[in-house]
Amino acid sequence: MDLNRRSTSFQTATFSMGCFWGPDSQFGHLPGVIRTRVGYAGGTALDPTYHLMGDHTETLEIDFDPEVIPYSTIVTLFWDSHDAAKDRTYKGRQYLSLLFYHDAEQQKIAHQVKQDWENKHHKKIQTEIQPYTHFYQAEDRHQKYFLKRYPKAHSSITYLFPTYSDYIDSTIAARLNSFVREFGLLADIKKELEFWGLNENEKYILEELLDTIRW
Ligand code: MHO
Repeated sequence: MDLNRRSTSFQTATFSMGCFWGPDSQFGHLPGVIRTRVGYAGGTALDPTYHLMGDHTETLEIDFDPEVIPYSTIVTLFWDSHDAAKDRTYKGRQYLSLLFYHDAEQQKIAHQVKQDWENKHHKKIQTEIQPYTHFYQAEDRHQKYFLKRYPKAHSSITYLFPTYSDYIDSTIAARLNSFVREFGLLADIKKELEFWGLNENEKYILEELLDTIRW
């Protein structure tokens, strides 16, 4: 069973826009987003943790299929979803607006979208756009944080996966972590269930769960 839809042709987008719980659920439901993870990036401190973040910033990383969702759409949503024009240094670097490009193409797109966004909104974006160097995955308790607030859902999904990290890395966990925050449609998740190689019993468990998780 391939609940993760391990696709060979995916790209990675890495960006910071405040407390990482929020963006995890804002981006996790988007068609073409394959997996999400939260962590720390942008600083020089080695092996940061939530309580010893050093000069790092809370960051979201997503793997996406560029044929379904282009990088330009992700970057536009990034700037639409937080205030990148204001000063965000009230907690040092923890909640900065950062965008890490993974290659020259992403770099070009990021600068182009930034320009367009500034022209459209008549605001100056403060986001630091920089090359990706390293992403440190955050502690388990921060992964799929909002979904974990629903212990019943959380436990019935973990049970479908061989390991905890398979679960955290799965598309279904990303979708449900959004769904509990009212991002994404029930109908869309149900449609996707057909493509995840689930057996009838697993599909039934998930469908039952979806009907009870949000009302
Ligand atoms: N003010 C939030 C921040 C958490 S986020 C992972 C809280 O402590 O509830 O930075």
